[in-house]
Amino acid sequence: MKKGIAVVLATGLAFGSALPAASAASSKDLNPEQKQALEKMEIVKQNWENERKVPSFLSGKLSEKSVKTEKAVKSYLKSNESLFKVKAKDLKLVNESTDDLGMTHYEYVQTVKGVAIDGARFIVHTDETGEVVAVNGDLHPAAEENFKGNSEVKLSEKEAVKEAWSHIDVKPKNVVSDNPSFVKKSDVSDMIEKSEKVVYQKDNKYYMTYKVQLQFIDPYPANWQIFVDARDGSIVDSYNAVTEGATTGYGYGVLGDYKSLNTYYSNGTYYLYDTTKPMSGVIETRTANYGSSLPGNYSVDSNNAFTATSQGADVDANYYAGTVYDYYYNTHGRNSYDNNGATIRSTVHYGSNYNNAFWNGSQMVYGDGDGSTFDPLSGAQDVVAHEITHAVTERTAGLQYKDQSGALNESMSDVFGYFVEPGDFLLGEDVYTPNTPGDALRSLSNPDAYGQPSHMDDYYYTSSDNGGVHTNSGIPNKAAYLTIQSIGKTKAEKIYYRALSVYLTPTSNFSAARSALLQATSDLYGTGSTYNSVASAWSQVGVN
Ligand code: L5W
Ligand code: ZN
Repeated sequence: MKKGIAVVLATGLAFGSALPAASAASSKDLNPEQKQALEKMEIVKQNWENERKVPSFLSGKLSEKSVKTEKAVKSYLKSNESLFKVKAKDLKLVNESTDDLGMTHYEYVQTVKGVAIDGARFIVHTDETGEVVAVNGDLHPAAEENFKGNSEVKLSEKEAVKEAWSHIDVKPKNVVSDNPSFVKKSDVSDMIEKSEKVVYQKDNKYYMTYKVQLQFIDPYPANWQIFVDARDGSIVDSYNAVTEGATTGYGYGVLGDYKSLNTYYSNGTYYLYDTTKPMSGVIETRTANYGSSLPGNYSVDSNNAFTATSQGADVDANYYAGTVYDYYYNTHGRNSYDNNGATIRSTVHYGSNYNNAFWNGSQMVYGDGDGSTFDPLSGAQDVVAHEITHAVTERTAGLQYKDQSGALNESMSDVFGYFVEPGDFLLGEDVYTPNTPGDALRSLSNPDAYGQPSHMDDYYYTSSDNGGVHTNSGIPNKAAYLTIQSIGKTKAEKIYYRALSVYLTPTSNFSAARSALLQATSDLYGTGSTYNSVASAWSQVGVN
């Protein structure tokens, strides 16, 4: 131990403020705390000596003289060469900065034959008095002796970049380079390439290389780091720093329309998995592969182009669920169906020729239809809004799915289907009877045309369909249509959302719906003309 201290002193370093200022050559005058510090320091010291290792972080009183200029730091490094095991002349200053605490940080990179070793940063930190209080980073004492071959560089930078592209087998397209000397700059870039000469360490050997960075999104997200041997163009090492993350893909919907998609890339595969919404969950789509197990497998694609006809249902389920999420978030400040950012999951390709879609209490499920009654049901924005609204209703009013409360539940889904896709008052026209243009599943403006009553006089009493929930919804649907016609969509959607989320209860009937909507109207717009319009709409369908 005594010898150790002596060596430390000879280097001009004194470690640790716990040590006495005079750095006693004997440990017998030290208190227990000082002894412990000294022992720790000795272990570190022996590691340096025995393993030619340099500590990655040291702090304490590390200099005796004040070190206040770059020149002084250089001579400090020189006087401690035997300790750091790297020649001061091989350390090149790359940055110097002084922070708010008055500390100055001198950042060096270690070089071999004048070329920086990749990542070999070493930082000397001084306090405001110029005392070195910490050193840290990465030094390579054996770099010179383990340098592979001579420093002869046969390859040009341009040739190295070419080798890098051919190594990853990607055709460079529309490249912008950080080395404009040999690649033309263009305004739009699909790909970026950078290159610099660095010494690269691999398996304790050091190579003179060109570090080539190739960055692009297409044909897959990449930030390639490729180290090309400057002597012969062989690849010393390479890796892609992008392994997963959100991406933008595209695809065609059920009706063949182009859609840009928020997708996710992981391990060479793209997922219909949208992480871009301000929610804790995600919007994801899976496939039941024409069976009935839920939730099924993730809908994926190998190149982020969901363009196959069979992918149309998957594309629309994810895309339209995103639009419905946006509608509730932007118009009503509601974050997903639970207002707590829950994942919105859809499973498509459910069953065989299945002419239906549903919310099962946890997720949406869509059939592909039989091609005659229905096309794949996720292909209609209003159908997707209808289904997600069932989830919203479940988490708000909780309207029981039978008799009048069930018909109100159905009506809310149809009405919000209109609010999300307000082009017409029809429901499901985009996927219903593909061979019969112009028709639909239901109409808010003319329920009778689709076999639904639009007045209490025609209320349909039945024990099927949970008391005719898909039939009697025509009555509140018509009241909603009359309301929207007289006060406009903007007021109507506010009133309907407030009634659903504040006033309606699981057993509300049509009369209670009228009261809930009138109370919501009075809260938002008072008891003037808007109020009278809502009251009139319900009176017109026979609900007083
Ligand atoms: C569209 C076809 C029927 C609407 N669910 C419905 O309660 C429908 C599901 C998908 O009314
Ligand atoms: Zn429904």
